[in-house]
Amino acid sequence: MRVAILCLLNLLIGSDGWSDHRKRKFPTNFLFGAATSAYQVEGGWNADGKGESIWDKFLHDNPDLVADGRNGDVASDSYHQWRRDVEMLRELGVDFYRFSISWSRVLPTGFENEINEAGFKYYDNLIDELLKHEIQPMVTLYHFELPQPLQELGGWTNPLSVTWFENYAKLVFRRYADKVKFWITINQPNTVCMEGYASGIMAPGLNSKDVGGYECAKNVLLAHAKAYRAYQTEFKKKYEGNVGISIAVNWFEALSNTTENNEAAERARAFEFGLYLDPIWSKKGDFPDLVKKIVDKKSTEQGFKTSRLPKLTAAEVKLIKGSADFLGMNHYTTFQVQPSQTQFEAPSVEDDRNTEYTQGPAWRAAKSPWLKSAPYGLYKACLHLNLNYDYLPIIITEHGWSSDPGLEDQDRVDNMRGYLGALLLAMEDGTEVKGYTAWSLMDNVEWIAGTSERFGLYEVDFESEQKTRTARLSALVYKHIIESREVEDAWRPSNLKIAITKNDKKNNYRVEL
Ligand code: GBH
Repeated sequence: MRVAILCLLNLLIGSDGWSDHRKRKFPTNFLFGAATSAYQVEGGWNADGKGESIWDKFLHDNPDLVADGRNGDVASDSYHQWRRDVEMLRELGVDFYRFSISWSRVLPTGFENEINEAGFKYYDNLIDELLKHEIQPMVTLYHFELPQPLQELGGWTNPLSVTWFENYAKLVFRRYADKVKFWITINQPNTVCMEGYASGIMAPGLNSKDVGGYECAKNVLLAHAKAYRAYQTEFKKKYEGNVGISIAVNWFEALSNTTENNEAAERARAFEFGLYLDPIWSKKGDFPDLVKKIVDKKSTEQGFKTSRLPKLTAAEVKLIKGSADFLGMNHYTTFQVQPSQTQFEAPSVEDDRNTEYTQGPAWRAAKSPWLKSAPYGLYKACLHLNLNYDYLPIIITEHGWSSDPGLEDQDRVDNMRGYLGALLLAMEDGTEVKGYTAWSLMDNVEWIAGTSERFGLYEVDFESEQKTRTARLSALVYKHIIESREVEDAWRPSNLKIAITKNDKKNNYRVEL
């Protein structure tokens, strides 16, 4: 009730209709970080015994897919430039660095019978360098890169993938449990499955719009849950780390207040993120009833003997339910939803979901075609999570903005300020948000967009030998926000020089989730 009244107040007050522009501060134990992922920054795609991943194969086989031709073979060369990466994190003054481990770098075949020590050495060095400077490693075990040999066995549509991932996760836990306190099992199962196995715009580029995406969703969730349980059993007591999962939770709302549009928005939320959130955080577990109802019914009509949405057994529901210490929320933008205006091919996920997305014509546009700035969407998404799920501690594990190259990135600054302001309101209104992660620490390979969309707080000169990194305006602004713990719209540094400043307010990182 108290929450509801506060929400109403926040929505009513203020000249722009939703914010009152009062000064709010991030609490002292709120964590700030920056993120990257292995394929996008490391390079060294076949260095020192690394195996081939689905992204290596996807972009080697389809060079024309990459907007500017720059794939992840060299990327930002973090495989060699990691000392500079840590230096940048120190310049920013962040509490943690979210990066991912490339499965193929440490287990070239995907299986644990062959361990690539040289690959592990890279992560040893990076983690030790971070800890030396009191920056917590937040490790993602899977950020879109399955070892190619496992793909040849069906990848995430093979139920054995659950065990493959569990074994890999245990191996990495064992190696780093004493040093890493924040773990993310899987980055964005929604993207992994719906863009990798259904729409096929991401690796492995399958086009299984009817069945593959859903089978993948089930296996990825089970894999996540098995890894979580393994950590609970073998490591939690001794090392007290936290294990979560990152899910893309953009905001989806009705284009206008009609029954059709409201129902379409509900379908969008259920298919886009409910499918992955509900099994872990809803009261009864399992996939959302709405998705089950739609896909089961259509499957029958389409002549399938069993639903295209796989069933979870009672034991599987129990395994997945509650299998996370926190939600890693990746939030970028908002979509306005109406029922689809055209007929999709069927059977397909799109036809099941039956939605069409647009974005506000007045919203500022980033370089990526799907990305527009609508800070209130983060506020609404947070409130939605808060009202619809039981206690759900959140860490924003990605939020960012794409632009052209250039150091004066006022758009990125405005976008970050807008969203951090919205986040402060959501927290005031009862959402448990423990941290925020800027995507990305530096420019990198934006999957099939190559380096044509720049997400970095630091610009990377991809033409230079060292992949020289230079702080953008947004890096200085972020540093100032971390120091002051508030969002000041008018603040501007006198120049674009950034340096490491001694920091005496260091968190002790024992965040209670
Ligand atoms: C995140 O995905 C990823 O985790 C990260 O690796 C990535 O660099 C970052 O976002 C920025 O994109 O071309 O219109 O069909 C966010 C989800 C999935 C959104 C791919 C854009 C392509 C949409 N993204 N999707 S479109």
